[in-house]
Amino acid sequence: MAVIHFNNPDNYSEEINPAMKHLKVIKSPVEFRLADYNLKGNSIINQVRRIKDLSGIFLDEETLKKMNAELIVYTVQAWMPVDESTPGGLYFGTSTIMPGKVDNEYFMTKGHFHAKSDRAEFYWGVQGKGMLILMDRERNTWAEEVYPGSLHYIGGEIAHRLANIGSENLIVGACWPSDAGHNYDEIATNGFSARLLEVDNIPVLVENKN
Ligand code: M6P
Ligand code: ZN
Repeated sequence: MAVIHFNNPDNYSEEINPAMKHLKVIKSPVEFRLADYNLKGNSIINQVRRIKDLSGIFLDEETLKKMNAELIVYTVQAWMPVDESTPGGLYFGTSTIMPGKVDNEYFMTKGHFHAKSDRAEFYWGVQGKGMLILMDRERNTWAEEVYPGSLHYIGGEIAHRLANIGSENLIVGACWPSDAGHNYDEIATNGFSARLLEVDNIPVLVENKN
């Protein structure tokens, strides 16, 4: 019989035979702490994206090269309770995008289609002010306003990227299928068809001529 690995948010860990859980009341191994919006638990994956990791993403490469290469642009936390490519499983994550700009382009995530391209995803705003930039396969690009409580259904075949348009950290929750995967190549090669730029102090989607 399979043995599951059980870790609670206080780093307590033990192995429980599923049959032994009968009538037990236990803690989930992971907690989304509302005090600081941190994912706490043994199996959390932490990712950091710095200026040096984001070449080719922003319009103004020259300005990017002059910036502090170590500066953090965004971080991702994820709970992936099943192996990648498991059909029917779900992943939970948060993205935290710092306030800032490269010239007049807001700090943003790399953005991606899903590798299994028909897989959908939910995003929801937790803290701060942002934009969810979306692009379909015909390269139509639009954006949804992100704010605490905003809810975003990202259908399959839609590329998605988050930009922080405010002055505090933008925190966004995400839930996606475990077999979705990430396809970054298409965005790395062709980008989105529009960029979110600050024009006269407001965020505007501007056709991407590159
Ligand atoms: C969300 C989810 C993750 C994604 C992350 C950062 O948390 O969509 O799957 O990895 O945002 O976005 P990106 O991978 O485009 O940098
Ligand atoms: Zn996704």
